Amino acid sequence: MATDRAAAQAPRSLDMIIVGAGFAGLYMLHKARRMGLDARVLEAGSGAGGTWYWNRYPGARCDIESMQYSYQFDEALEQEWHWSEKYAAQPELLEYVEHVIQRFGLAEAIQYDTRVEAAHFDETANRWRVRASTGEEFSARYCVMATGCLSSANVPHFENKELFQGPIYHTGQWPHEGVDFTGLRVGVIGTGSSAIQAIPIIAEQAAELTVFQRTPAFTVPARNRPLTDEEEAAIKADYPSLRARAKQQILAFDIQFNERRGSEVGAEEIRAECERRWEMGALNWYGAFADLLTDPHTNEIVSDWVRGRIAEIVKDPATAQLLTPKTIFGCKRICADTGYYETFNRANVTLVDVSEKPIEEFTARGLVVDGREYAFDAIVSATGFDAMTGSLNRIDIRGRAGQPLREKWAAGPRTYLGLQAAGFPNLFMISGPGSPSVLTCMMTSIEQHVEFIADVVEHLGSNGLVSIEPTVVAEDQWVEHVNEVAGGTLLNGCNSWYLGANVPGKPRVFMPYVGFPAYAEKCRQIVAAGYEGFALRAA
Ligand code: NA7
Repeated sequence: MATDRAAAQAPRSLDMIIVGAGFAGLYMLHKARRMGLDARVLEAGSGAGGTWYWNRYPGARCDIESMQYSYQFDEALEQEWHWSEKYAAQPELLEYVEHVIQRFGLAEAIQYDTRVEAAHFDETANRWRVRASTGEEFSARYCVMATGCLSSANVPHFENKELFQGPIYHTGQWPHEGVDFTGLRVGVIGTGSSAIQAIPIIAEQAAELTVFQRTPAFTVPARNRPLTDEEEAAIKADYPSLRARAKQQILAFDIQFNERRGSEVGAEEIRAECERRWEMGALNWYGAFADLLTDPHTNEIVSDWVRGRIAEIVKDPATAQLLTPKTIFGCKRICADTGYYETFNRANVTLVDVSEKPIEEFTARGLVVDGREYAFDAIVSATGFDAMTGSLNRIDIRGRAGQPLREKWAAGPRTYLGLQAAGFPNLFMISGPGSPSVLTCMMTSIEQHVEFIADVVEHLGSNGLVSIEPTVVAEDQWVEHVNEVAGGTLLNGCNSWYLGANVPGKPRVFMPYVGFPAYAEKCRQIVAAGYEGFALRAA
């Protein structure tokens, strides 16, 4: 198949190339085709679903309610789809992806097993020339990077990794056939969201589970359960209201947001609210107080309350102490779990601190920490992602005068609205750095970006224009603004992947934009002002 494709010499000419068949790429494809564009999705995987295609580790599940973590662009789709649980598990999310592809007849325009390796702007032709791993070449007026924010695995360097005789699995590149850990000695590296979801399930299967923790994360009960028919019917009876409420929230999903500030109420009342949030579960915690992520005092009381729950649940005081985060609650994304802390009460589970004495090396039998060898049959690397920029930087993207995007972003990503970069005309990013993306319900942010891009294309077409790109001034101001907004919060106060701090050598820059409503309003104003900050060119 690949050879046949490669045999075709001339680049295939399209109106729009979309890179990635996750939720962003699929909606972009649907929208482009509705507009009559000849569009094609190029996808590295052998199937669609992006994040949900790759992250198949045990327990992989969305941390935003399914009824909200779903497309809203088509009312019939919204009404006909049935989510079985409050928080959808990975297999159900993939079923939804397949349903969407079928329903909107997208399959014929998606090309799998096709990794985009390079995208170069041809200034003379005003077109993007794209080269894929299959050897094929494509050319298109528009190139849309729907490459995902968490799709480039962070694989840390460990000495002698190749010596280990057993398998090493990364949570973000999980084998499709699944892994049975029954009776095995398993090591898990990392204690972020992915590990926190996987550990309770692996612990039930494995003979012994050893968890290597560098930094403890704050995690709260997810309180997942089946959705009742009544709940589903109530939402579906008035879906637009839920969607509208969600868009008014900073995180673009509807939670019970407490308008009160912790600084206005006493410590006792803060703790009482914590009790309520603990029962509500999951990311409802972000709504606990209006100043949770801006006032250190409020945050400290909340953090302490959650620390107290860890001490209550985990029986061994030394393990409880190790599992207790010293950082700001919510500075890293809050994790949602099912029985995570309880898992450390099991006799077959051990926690090893690698914060001060990191993993020294791998051996044929396992790995070494503090001079001691731990032997395993399998190792799970739950070490996260080169977030937001990783999936873009691994493609050789070159704009005007052959400027590489990687070079432009050497000191951190620079975009206007997280949608475009100066010097890269007609190249769009969906949920790029500088947009709310990972700080929101991704589905809502994706739809807002796809619709923005579709409007741009429409605008160019109906005004005899051929290209759009931000001005350097607008881009500079936007980068500054993104930092300013983040600077007004506590989000800069820890080594999170929002800052790129999880990847050695990555520039420390706060990447997402804080606040969906303000962002969406800014986009509306920019369009109303005739695409202010963008340079639009006629033929
Ligand atoms: P995360 O949240 O980035 O977690 C990765 C974990 O791996 C985290 O505990 C890291 O410790 C740890 N890590 C990374 N490198 C090492 C090395 N070299 N040694 C030991 N431990 C290491 O990724 P996830 O996949 O769990 O979650 C990503 C997002 O997906 C999540 O926020 C949700 O939005 C969904 P660290 O904290 O850096 O010290």
